[in-house]
Amino acid sequence: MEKLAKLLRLGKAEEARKEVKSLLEKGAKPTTIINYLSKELQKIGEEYERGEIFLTDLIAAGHVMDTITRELTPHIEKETEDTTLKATVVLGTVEGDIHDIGIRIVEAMLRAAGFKVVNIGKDKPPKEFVKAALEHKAQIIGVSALLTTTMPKQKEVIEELEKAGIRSKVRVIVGGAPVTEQWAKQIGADAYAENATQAVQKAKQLLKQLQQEQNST
Ligand code: B1M
Repeated sequence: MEKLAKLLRLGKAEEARKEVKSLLEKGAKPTTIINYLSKELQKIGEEYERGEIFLTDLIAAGHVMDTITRELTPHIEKETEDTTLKATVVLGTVEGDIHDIGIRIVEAMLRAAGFKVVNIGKDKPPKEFVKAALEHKAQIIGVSALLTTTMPKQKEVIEELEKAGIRSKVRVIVGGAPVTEQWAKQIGADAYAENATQAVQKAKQLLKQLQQEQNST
C-alpha cells in the first residue's frame, strides 16, 4: 500500500495499475485500497492548498487515482450482494465541477449493492439531473460537488425537481469533500453521505421510506 501511495505521489499511473493488480492477487480488498488512497489523495490536496506542491502534481495524482479507480471498479461491482433491489439511482457531479473520481466509486458501490445506476457524468447542469431522473424513472438522485463554489448547484438540483413537480417522488443524497450534514439540511436534501459506503446505506434507507410512503397511499 505504501508503494502504491508513493506511485500516486509520483504520478506513475501504469506502475500503480500493475501494483493494484498484484495487491488484488494477494487478496487485498478493492474498497480497502480505495479508502487508503483516498486519504492519501486528500493529503495531496491539502499540500496543494498550502502551496507546497504544484497544480501539475495534483493533476498527476488525480490521473493515477482515476486509473486505479477504473481498474478496481469491475472488482467492486462483482461483489453484488442483492439482485432483488429494483431501484434506480441517477448520479452526477454538478455544473462547473470536473471532479468525478468519488462519484464513480459511489457508482460502483451502489451497483455492488444491487442498484441500477445511471451516472450522467461531471459538469452537469441541474436540469440534466431532472431529465435523467424522469427518463429512467429514478427513485434516488445523488449529487456530488467537490468545490465550495459549486456546492450551491446542489440546491439548484432540488429547486429544479420542485419546478418539474417531482420533488416528492425522488430522494436526494448529496456528497463531496466540502459537503456536510448541516449543508444537506440547509438546502433541503434528504440525506448526506460522507463516503461511498454511507451512500449505499443512505440509499437503502431512503428507498425503504419511499416504498413505505407509496404503499400507504
Ligand atoms: Co481538485 N480540488 N481542483 N482536482 N482536488 C480539491 C477538491 C481541493 C479540496 C484541493 C485543495 O485545494 N485542498 C480544492 C477545492 C477547494 C475548495 O473548493 N475549497 C480543489 C481545487 C481548488 C481544484 C481546482 C480549482 C484547481 C485549479 O485548477 N486551480 C480544479 C477545479 C476544476 C473544476 O472542477 N472546475 C481542480 C482540479 C482537479 C483535478 C482535475 C486535478 C483532479 C480531479 C480529477 C477527477 O476527478 N477526474 C483533482 C483532485 C484529484 C482533487 C483532490 C486532491 C482529490 C479529489 C478526489 O478525487 N478524492 C481534492 C482534495 C480533497 O478532496 N480533499 C481536490 C478521492 C475521492 C474518492 O473522494 O471525491 O471526496 P471524494 O468522494 C468521496 C466522498 O466525498 C463521497 O464518496 C466518495 C467516495 O468515498 N461522495 C459522495 C462524493 N460525491 C458523492 C455523492 C454522493 C454521495 C457521496 O451522492 C450519492
